[in-house]
Amino acid sequence: MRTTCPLDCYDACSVKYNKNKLKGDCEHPLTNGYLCPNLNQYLSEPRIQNARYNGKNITNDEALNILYEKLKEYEDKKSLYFKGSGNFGYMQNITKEFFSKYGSTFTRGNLCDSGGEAGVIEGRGKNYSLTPSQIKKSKVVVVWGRNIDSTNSHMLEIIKDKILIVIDPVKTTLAKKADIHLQIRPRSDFHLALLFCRFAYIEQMEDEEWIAKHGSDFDYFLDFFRSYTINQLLDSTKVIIEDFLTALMLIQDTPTSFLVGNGVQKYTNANETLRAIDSFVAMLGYFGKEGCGVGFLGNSTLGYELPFSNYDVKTTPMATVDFGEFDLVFIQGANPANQMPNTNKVIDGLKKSKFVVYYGLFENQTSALADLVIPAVNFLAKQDIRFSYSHEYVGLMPKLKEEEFGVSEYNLTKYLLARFDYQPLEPKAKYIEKIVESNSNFDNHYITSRSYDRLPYSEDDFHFEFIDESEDESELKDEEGLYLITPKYKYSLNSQFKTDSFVYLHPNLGYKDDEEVTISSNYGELKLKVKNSDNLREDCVMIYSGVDGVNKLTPDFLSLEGDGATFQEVKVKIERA
Ligand SMILES: Nc1nc2c(c(=O)[nH]1)N[C@H]1C(S)=C(S)[C@@H](COP(=O)(O)OP(=O)(O)OC[C@H]3O[C@@H](n4cnc5c(=O)[nH]c(N)nc54)[C@H](O)[C@@H]3O)O[C@H]1N2
Ligand SMILES: Nc1nc2c(c(=O)[nH]1)N[C@H]1C(S)=C(S)[C@@H](COP(=O)(O)OP(=O)(O)OC[C@H]3O[C@@H](n4cnc5c(=O)[nH]c(N)nc54)[C@H](O)[C@@H]3O)O[C@H]1N2
Ligand code: SF4
Ligand SMILES: [Mo]
Repeated sequence: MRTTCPLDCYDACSVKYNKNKLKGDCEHPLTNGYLCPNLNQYLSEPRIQNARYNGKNITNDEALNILYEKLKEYEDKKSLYFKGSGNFGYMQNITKEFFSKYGSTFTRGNLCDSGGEAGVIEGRGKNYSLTPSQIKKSKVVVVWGRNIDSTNSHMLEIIKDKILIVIDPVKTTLAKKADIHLQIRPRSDFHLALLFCRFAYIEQMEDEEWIAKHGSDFDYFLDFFRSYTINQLLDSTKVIIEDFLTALMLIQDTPTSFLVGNGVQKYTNANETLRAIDSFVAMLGYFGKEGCGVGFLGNSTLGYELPFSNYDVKTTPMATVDFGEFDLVFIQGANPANQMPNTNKVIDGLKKSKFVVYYGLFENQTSALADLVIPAVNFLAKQDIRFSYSHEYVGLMPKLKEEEFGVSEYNLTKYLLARFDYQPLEPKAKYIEKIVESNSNFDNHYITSRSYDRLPYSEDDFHFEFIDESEDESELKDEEGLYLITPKYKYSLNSQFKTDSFVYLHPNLGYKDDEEVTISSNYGELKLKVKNSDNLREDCVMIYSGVDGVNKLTPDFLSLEGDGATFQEVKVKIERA
């Protein structure tokens, strides 16, 4: 029986389920027959089996009734609906049908890519994925702030014969295999993009015909990037000029895919960085051409008619939400007490709020603080559909087994709508049918989005707006301390499954392996054991996402545009504990 991995991940693998085992689908062009460590450990991860109220086990029916009573007791305006991406299935959004009618505040932006995506929209208008079929046609692949070995592992097969350029402050496994690795200073990708523009212009690499047809504000863009001196940009990025120039020459007149990841945009200037990278690529005329383009996460829901969207509700930015301002907080599929920035503030807020509901599969730092815990059912026991943020395949997720325990999102919503006498839901299958019908191609067992039938950005009237100013006023570069790099861990999916527990430091900093140190920032501190790694730069500290307490160190302010989180807009200090 075929289904799709529910985890928040680029690959959206097609999965075969049989006799309580999950296996990779051999026929799927991307999944290629194997799954990653995360889905492989999914079924053995201990689940929340009982609902809980004030620490005592109760039945699911009692839990739903308590939720109803509390929603009645507190003011609708003082309630918050907070949904994470623990299950990427689209039908997870169905709970919005109730909470929008009830009058809760929703969140906007996200903890993930909304800062960077704002920059893509400013330049290109829409953020299409760069699909594997296009990447296959390129000769050179530039992996820019994306850790493909851990986070997007099915891409490895697709890029294996390509000339590979990696831009990452960390010497990742992929960087070690690359033809060129630019071990950039963190937070200098904006300047690196401008440095590329500077030299591309000197080498007359710009595609005048493409720019005349599709570009606007190119002259302002020219003035803008030439207002930075080459020395200034080299000094900021710390790249080795010979390697940089070789990278540029490899890209010249050659179909090139830029796979940009989350690493470049965990800063306040997230949108400007993405727009500057896009502007460089647009200058070369590499949009709308076979084997070319920029993939920054991306959106394969484009063109689909989606329910559970466009509600007229009050919103607050997700990354800075103050839980303490709400009487009732409903948290679904998320672990804000570990994954949101500024954990100390988050925990204070959750403690201050009068009633916190955690609705999820696994125990975590948030369930430990909740007044009411409602167990969810896993993806095998409910019907859903999911999209990917790196390819055009749409994954069906049929219901393959009965619920052992827990409540599905559909049933929870149905219950609350009925108790409040609101309009009932349509049958679940009907929503999914309508979504699928609105924009799909059907090929054998698989569904793809029709929006990718023609090459994205190849339409005659495609219009690109070059960047011509910067509002970035960050002084992080001049602050004392070490940059904090906090990427994804191979064996956890954000805070789900086996999280890591080390701080990684360059050996020249003089700490011993397994020695305990205190890492501190303006927001808080934590103690961790050291692992030395010469894959890091000496000015960096690395702690993986998901590590208990990592976000005690991270700031809760927003990107300039897009209401994005800025986990790495911070420097930290290390002391012997
Ligand atoms: N195994 C696993 N897979 C996952 C996830 C997971 O938790 N575990 N999470 C999923 C989710 S939610 C997402 S959003 C994606 C994200 O996946 P990716 O896009 O790969 O993002 P990250 O792992 O956060 O960071 C990627 C790389 O950016 C580098 N980096 C850090 N700072 C900078 C910088 O200033 N400049 C540059 N150029 N690079 C920098 C890091 O060293 C790292 O190698 O992965 C998804 N897949
Ligand atoms: N320091 C640092 N912090 C980060 C990041 C980083 O790179 N560094 N990355 C950020 C990014 S990109 C993201 S996307 C966020 C992710 O942050 P979150 O969205 O909070 O992700 P998880 O930690 O995976 O928590 C998801 C929870 O969803 C629940 N869940 C799983 N399946 C279901 C289901 O079917 N139904 C329900 N109701 N619940 C379910 C599980 O119990 C799990 O605990 O973290 C952000 N935080
Ligand atoms: S690679 Fe991603 S989509 Fe594939 S099984 Fe692992 S978590 Fe799921
Ligand atoms: Mo994410």
